[in-house]
Amino acid sequence: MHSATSRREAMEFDTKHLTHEELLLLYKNLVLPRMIEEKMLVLLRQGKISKWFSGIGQEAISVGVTMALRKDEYILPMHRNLGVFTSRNIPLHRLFSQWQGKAGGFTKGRDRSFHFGSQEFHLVGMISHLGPQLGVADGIALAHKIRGEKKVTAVFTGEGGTSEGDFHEALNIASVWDLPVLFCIENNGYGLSTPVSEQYRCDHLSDRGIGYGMEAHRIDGNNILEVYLKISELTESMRENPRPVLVEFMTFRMRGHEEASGTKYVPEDLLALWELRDPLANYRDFLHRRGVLGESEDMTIRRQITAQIQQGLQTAFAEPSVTFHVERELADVYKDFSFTAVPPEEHSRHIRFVDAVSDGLQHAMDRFDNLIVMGQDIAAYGGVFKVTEGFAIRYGTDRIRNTPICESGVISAAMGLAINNMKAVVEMQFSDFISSGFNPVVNYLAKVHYRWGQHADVVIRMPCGGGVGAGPFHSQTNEAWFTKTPGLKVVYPAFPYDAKGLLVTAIEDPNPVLFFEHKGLYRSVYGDVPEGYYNLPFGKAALLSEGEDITIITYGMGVHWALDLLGRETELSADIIDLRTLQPLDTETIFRSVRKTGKAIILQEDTLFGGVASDISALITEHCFEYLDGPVQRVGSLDTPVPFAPDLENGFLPVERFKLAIHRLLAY
Ligand SMILES: Cc1ncc(C[n+]2csc(CCOP(=O)(O)OP(=O)(O)O)c2C)c(N)n1
Repeated sequence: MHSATSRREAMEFDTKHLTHEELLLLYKNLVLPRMIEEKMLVLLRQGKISKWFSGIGQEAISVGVTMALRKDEYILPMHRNLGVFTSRNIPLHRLFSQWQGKAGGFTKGRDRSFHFGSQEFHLVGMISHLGPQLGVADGIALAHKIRGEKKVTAVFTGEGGTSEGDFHEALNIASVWDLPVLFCIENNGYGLSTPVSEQYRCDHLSDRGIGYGMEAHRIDGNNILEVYLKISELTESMRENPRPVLVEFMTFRMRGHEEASGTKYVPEDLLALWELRDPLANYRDFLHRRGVLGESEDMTIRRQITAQIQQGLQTAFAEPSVTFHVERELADVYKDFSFTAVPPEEHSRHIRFVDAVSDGLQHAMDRFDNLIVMGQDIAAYGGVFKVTEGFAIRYGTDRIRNTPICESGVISAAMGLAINNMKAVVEMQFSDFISSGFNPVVNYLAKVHYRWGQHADVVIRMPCGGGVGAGPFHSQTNEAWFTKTPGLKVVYPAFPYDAKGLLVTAIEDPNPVLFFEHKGLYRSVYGDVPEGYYNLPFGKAALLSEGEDITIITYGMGVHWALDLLGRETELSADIIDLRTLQPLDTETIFRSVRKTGKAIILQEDTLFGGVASDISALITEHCFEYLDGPVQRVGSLDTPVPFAPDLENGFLPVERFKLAIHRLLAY
């Protein structure tokens, strides 16, 4: 134990205008997470909770920041921020149930530790990947800003997390858009076992503020008064003058990354030095010296907290463990959405596919005034395919928003918009570039409803497809990257009428939708498209032609290849099924047709292995085996990247192989 005197030398406190009561409240909020943690460490050793990420020694940051924010301002904490949750007064039994994977927690036992959010408490917990939190905070702040609400959003990261691209993207977006986000870096010396010297090379992480054109500060994260007063001052000013601010809090991680990993790699003298700077012990000594907190009052506070913890634990322990019910698990993957048909008007225009997409988007913009469209070059320039031409003038650049080149940050921001009651459409300039935003799509948007009941009302528009001589990075049709991931819906229209109606539905639907638009169809395919607002249901394939001998199942450009072949070879008698949506998939229409014809061929533009056709083939085999008169055929592009030169690309695409395969199957 170090003496009170050596602590006093280590830390100075300046109370400024704070009252007795305020000083005491800060103290109580600082003791609570410490005492919970001490109890949790015991329970961990007894095997009663799973992994534990200790925030001991860092509590002043969580508590000071949370107390500086208003209750209805969002905070996005990380794994060491217990003090954020406790300072928002979450009932302790709910936290304990959460850590034990019980239903009284926040995730119905589906996610662990601090991986949860709660709209009630305006908290948005992390995903394991750390970085996406930062972009989500941008989206939440953007929603406040667009609605003219004077609110700050605070988001946390460790210094290790600042090395992720997401950190850069989120700060850059916040800066360019003047978003009132408080970026809190907890610099605790180590990212797992990696010391700061191996994590970054600038003197201070706060120096990075200069690079983002952002106000930045570096403060003592172990001094609760410094944290609380500085953040109160900053947030007050950010509410009036919306802008991002970066704060680097200097602190130290006193225990292992998580309990099992220990601290062997941390020099002992460093730990001893920081032990002297313990935020709680120093503040308590200060309050004692000041006469704000007496021994007996301190004892009373601690006794009350002990009782509170005991009570919470009793409730949580008494709760039964969650049990598996297949229907319940499946039911929570998507937010309920009951499609209400809005029939099309009678009057139509003969327009191109691209115009239909644009028209659908425009009608959705008119109907939903909380809809924001984001993408590269989509405002004055109208997007590279001109889908949003004229939109910026009509709806303003708040709602038709050019973004920097940062897919991950923008998709995360779209998630944040959804959390804060908005709808978002994100245009990928080319669907290929979604790979730079893959993480938030498959890990955040797709999983968030199942995890803690938050929906992700986001549509990602995906101009895709080959046959346009654009080579490996502007030609892919990458729907199978997403049909594999539970929680996403995947739409792939082949005609202007469907493109408009399905895009409208995608925007109505509160779930994340990947909306594929084949570039080759944009200006080559025309159709009669009703004027006005109408929608079309997901999960309903279209039977485009009816025949007796074979079922052709396809979507997107494949539909046009199939129709071409049937147009040229009129003796072919086939059902052509245009799937229209891949998730949900209309298996009923597929099975009905295959049971009639006895032969099935699935045509996809995507490379063959691991594509949608493979699963449809398996489903047909499982459900229609007795009806089949031949092996189910899959036809797709060659399993290579998409080549550039015309002859190579023609050979890559499946058109010729489709013709051969269909005749082979008919002759079987
Ligand atoms: C994308 C990703 N890579 C690696 C990890 C594994 N991991 C989890 S936490 C962590 C260290 C984080 O360090 P820091 O951001 O400094 O936070 P601290 O744990 O020190 O509070 C690592 C490497 C991860 N969760 N996500």
